[in-house]
Amino acid sequence: MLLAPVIWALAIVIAYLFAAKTWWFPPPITQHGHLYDAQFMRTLVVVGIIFFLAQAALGYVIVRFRNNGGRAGYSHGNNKLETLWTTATGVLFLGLVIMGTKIWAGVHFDEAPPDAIPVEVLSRQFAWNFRYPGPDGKFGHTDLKLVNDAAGNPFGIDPNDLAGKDDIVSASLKVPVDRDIKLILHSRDVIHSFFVRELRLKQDLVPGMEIPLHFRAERTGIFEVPCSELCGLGHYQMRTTMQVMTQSQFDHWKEQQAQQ
Ligand SMILES: [Cu+2]
Repeated sequence: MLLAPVIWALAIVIAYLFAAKTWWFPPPITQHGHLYDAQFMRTLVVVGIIFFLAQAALGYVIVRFRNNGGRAGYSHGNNKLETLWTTATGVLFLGLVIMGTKIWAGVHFDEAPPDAIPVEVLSRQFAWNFRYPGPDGKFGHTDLKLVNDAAGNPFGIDPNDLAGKDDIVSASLKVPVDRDIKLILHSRDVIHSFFVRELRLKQDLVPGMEIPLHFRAERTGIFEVPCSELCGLGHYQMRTTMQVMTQSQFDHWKEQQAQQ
């Protein structure tokens, strides 16, 4: 008999923690983030109601069919009811997936606008590097044989290619606010994962692949970029920051970098 109130109490506490947003994400900083959160809330409300009803019913069944000394009876179940709730679950899940597909595809399938600022992202055990084309707007040629972390050339930029002379390499991501950013994700060794909570984006970086990812931040600030794929012993320290700055701060930063 005690089990039923324990289950009800647990269900109420869990529902409260979600409803009161006790442990919640940091607020989103992109349009995509707002859409994502809205879809997340829709899903949470739907499954939350079902969870709550199911736990209430579970407690009721425990009380109703407890051992009170009688003989146990055999029940074959109810095929009609089972068909009904399986179909309802299927429709619900498919509906949520169809509603969310557009939001997901808006980032992963749709191309970045043509005026988006390109940034090459290189992940390696266990660090991040970011490369910007200099004033010429072109990335220089790279060669694996020229990769030299100790000499500050993690990308292997070819010194003989003029287009690469003004490329900017940074250990943290800097982007201007209210501008489309197109990341081009590379990995040099194993699978890593680019993740910024406030962007509501997570994308694996796969060796041998170039994976584009675009976003547009609408608020300045400094946000953590942890690697979110267990990528080896030093995984825990593979983190950097993304700084969203005003356009003039960004231009100033690029100028400073170009002089070095
Ligand atoms: Cu990693």
